[in-house]
Amino acid sequence: MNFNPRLLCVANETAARAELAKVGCHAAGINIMSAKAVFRLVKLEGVPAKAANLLKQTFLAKGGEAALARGTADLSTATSDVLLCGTLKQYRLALEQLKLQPWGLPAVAAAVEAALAAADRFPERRYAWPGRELVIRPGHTVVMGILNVTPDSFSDGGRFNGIEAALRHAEEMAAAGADVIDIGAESTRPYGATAVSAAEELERLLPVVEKVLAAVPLPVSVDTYKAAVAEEALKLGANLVNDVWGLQRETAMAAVAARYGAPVVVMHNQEGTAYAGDVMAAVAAFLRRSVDIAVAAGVPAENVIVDPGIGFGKTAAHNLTVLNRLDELKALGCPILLGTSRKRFVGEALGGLPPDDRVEGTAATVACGIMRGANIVRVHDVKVMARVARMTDVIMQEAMDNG
Ligand code: HH2
Repeated sequence: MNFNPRLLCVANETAARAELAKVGCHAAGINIMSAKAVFRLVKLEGVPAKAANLLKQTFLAKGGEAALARGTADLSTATSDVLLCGTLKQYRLALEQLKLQPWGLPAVAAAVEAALAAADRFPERRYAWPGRELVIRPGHTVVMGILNVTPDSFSDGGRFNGIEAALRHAEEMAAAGADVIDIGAESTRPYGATAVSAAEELERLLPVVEKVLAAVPLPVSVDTYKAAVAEEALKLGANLVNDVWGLQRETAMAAVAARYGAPVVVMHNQEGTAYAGDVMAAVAAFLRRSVDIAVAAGVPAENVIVDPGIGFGKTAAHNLTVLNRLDELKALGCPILLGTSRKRFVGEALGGLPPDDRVEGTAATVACGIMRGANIVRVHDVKVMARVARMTDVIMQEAMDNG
């Protein structure tokens, strides 16, 4: 008899309950044990040393752990990053106690509690407009079809330049399974794109937005970081804003989204690819700032969708890290959009393939991205990627149904 040992991965307490039930535990036992069967690591940054020390004491007392920087115990460092380690049960006990402690610990406890809850909750959303809706729900990853009306777009090279051709392409994407059409009139690619004025962008964008809205019953998002462009497009009936500078390039953008009640995609971006520390820490901090900017301007937090900005201010290695660690962004509590389609890092990973030859590589990133928490995938090849998304959704649904 070898006892057939296996290491189980339980994503959350629901999955843990299912495994406990399979062992034959009593219902009361399942209630007691489920929170002990799920382990979480929470990373905090810049916690004042005194608070960090109390955090460690409290977690140790509950059987968990809090790793601190050297020099925190003797207060020779002012702040420390903290790695909290524990089961959900240990978190609950420790957080309850931390809420009664001094030195800002109740705020730390609230932040940890919010992050844990957000990471476990599916960000369900229903955005509705007359005749159109965008629903983010478990079991159906949203497919955003890309419609570039730029002469210099890297991947479709201006092929859909003409208004009629753009409309046809939008209709094809709708028929192929797109849930939303993202229309962009300025190439935002980091290498060699030419910036255009708001007037020029509007001249290209508005006729296409108008035609697509009239002919395709899907929501339309506009890919622009210019507030004036977003405003004109929303006035014309566009439904969402997709800002590749996360509301941090033009300060008027958040107010425009608020005024039109438009959901907004906030994407991480930066000039250059240098990061002082961890790329995911920078991405998450930037996106938190974007959410705060949105909310301060009157955009409800439920109307914000976050995007790590694959290929923007990132090396190929950064893109792979972001893809692998996408689920860290769940702690922000917003739906996650992922845009990997035909991007350079895909071509590089496959030995230097050109954009048109990156479909299979993109498919791998879409499947991995969905497994790691992407709720929306922004893609060029809608027919293929909608199938990849549906298949991945079915796999994930099985896990949800059967624990
Ligand atoms: N990527 C591109 C453009 N817009 N928006 C979001 N939210 N996320 C992305 O990853 C993203 C984006 C770049 O890709 P593409 O539209 O194909 O190229 P171009 O900017 O050259 O038109």
